[in-house]
Amino acid sequence: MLILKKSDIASSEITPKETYMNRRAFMTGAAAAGMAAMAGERAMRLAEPGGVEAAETLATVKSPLSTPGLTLTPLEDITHYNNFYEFGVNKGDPAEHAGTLRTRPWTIQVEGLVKQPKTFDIDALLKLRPMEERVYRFRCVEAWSMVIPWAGYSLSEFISACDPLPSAKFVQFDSLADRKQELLPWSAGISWPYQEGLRMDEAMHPLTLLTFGLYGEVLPNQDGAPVRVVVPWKYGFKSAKSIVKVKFVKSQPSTTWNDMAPQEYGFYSNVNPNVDHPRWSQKRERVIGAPIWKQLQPTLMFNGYEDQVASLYAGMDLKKNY
Ligand SMILES: Nc1nc2c(c(=O)[nH]1)N[C@H]1C(S)=C(S)[C@@H](COP(=O)(O)O)O[C@H]1N2
Ligand SMILES: [Mo]
Repeated sequence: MLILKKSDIASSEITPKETYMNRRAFMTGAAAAGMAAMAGERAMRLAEPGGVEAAETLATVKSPLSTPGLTLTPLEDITHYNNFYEFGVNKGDPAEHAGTLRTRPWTIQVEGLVKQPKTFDIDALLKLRPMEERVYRFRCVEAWSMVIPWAGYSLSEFISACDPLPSAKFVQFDSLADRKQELLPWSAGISWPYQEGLRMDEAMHPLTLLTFGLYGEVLPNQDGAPVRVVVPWKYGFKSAKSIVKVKFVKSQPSTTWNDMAPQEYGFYSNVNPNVDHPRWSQKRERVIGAPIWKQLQPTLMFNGYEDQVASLYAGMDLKKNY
């Protein structure tokens, strides 16, 4: 997150549309040709070092909360241009190293201000609500962006199943912290476990997605398998990966980047082109995987979700609460 190198810029030979059409055809079982194409592609992906492992189809329904009219980022870029410091600090590291992450058995432990502490098994969570496909813009604080077809359901559905008490005002997420599966935290320079948090109304907003997959398959390890959060109007670091604990609390919880450099990474971290990062501008973003002449785009207020979420911050000074 702190460094951005030229060599990190990924390129792709697969167009997202071709890939996606093949996947769709496979899912509906409509086209044998599509199926063969996809099987071939899968084999290639498994064969390459750091390739996506154990891809498993997720049946989804299209969501009305999808952002229309966007060009999807190629799968290759989504899976090879990552931030997941537990697997290294360079953009290609998670694809190379996250193969050691074991996603079964997996549980999310729920604690804090709830009627009763609970543990949810990942396979039960996968079935808790119908899986939706949501295409969202995704904007990293480092001034690059992607468009990703996520699969999941609103985090609010999960939160309801947690039975939080009215005294719960914030929710905190812990990522897995296991030195047998991940690099040691000091090698990435972050605290351990990776923690993030949201105010309760942000967590309950229908756009906030509990995410299990992308491009119609379960999440690749490097993208936060088996379950992560996606908050499309906030900088990407608010979206904790590989979550093992959810805690409901009374006051603003500590979060990894805010703890490390509070003057650079605010708790709210809403995408805002009018508030520069102390070391770079947030006015524009580089669209990963786009043709070179379309790569530099203006950044949108709340990452384009202003109409849906601005009311959450009515009366707040967005320059102070960056
Ligand atoms: N556990 C954990 N979650 C994390 C991170 C991380 O390093 N560890 N990086 C964050 C950042 S900075 C971004 S931009 C997104 C990247 O998600 P992606 O690699 O799937 O695009 O994950 C976020 N969630
Ligand atoms: Mo990020």
